[in-house]
Amino acid sequence: MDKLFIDLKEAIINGQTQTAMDKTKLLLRKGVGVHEIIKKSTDPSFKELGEKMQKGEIAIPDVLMSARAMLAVMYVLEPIIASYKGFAKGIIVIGTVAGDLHDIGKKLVAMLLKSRGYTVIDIGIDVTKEAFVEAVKKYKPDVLAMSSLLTLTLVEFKNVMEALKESGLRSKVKVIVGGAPVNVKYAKEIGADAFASDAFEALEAVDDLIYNKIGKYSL
Ligand code: B1M
Repeated sequence: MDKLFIDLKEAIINGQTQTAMDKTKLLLRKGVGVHEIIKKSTDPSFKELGEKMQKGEIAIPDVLMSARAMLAVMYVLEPIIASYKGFAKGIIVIGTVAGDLHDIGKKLVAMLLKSRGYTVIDIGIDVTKEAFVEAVKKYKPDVLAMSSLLTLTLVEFKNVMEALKESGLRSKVKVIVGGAPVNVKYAKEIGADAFASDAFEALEAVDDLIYNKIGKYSL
């Protein structure tokens, strides 16, 4: 049985979608529970991927393949997870700020969050402060996640934070920001709740925000 857990972990890391789905189905058929699969295979696979990514040992296309394999595993587990009470993870609205058309990093963050069981509403790129506020009103997310890759558009984070305050929504939603030019200092300055420098940190930070933990990414 232990080998099966390792096989599934490896299949996710190597981006082998079909193998990952087959191994997951096999584990379920053997009576293994979803939590055990997550604990012994999917979580360790992402932890390992994150370490490889940070050390520059893995390229972005490979990470996207792994994320796809993970999504496929979640697709197999989804109906079972849905029937669990207390397993609902939370709603995330994510978008790239106004003036910025970069979407690869944001998509990666969204994909990893989805693969971890979050409901992610991706409202796209070049999102105005008004559109962010509308999305918070409409979807009532637990977390609003904003990405900016351009130094020039960093100011948009601040604009959205102010718009949230003006519309009385700031206390109703946690905010996480990220993207290459963003840093902890700036995130603190604009009053965000968390900052993450990569997609894997974003996963941990969102977990912290949703479960009200003061994790290392909370500001
Ligand atoms: Co542009 N671009 N680009 N670009 N581009 C950068 C960002 C740049 C650093 C290149 C450079 O000059 N060295 C530079 C920005 C400089 C700056 O302001 N600091 C730049 C520029 C200047 C521009 C244009 C202005 C160029 C021009 O037209 N003269 C223009 C702007 C257009 C616009 O947005 N209005 C432009 C356009 C483009 C393309 C359209 C050609 C293309 C984007 C395609 C697309 O996204 N569909 C593009 C690309 C590809 C890049 C680079 C080369 C790669 C970005 C990328 O996708 N990285 C980039 C240089 C670079 O970063 N090496 C560059 C891979 C991705 C997985 O990483 O997006 O960083 P990243 O996301 C990471 C983290 O940042 C973090 O997690 C992700 C995964 O780990 N993260 C979050 C991101 N969002 C997060 C949110 C979180 C948490 C973490 O919580 C909410």
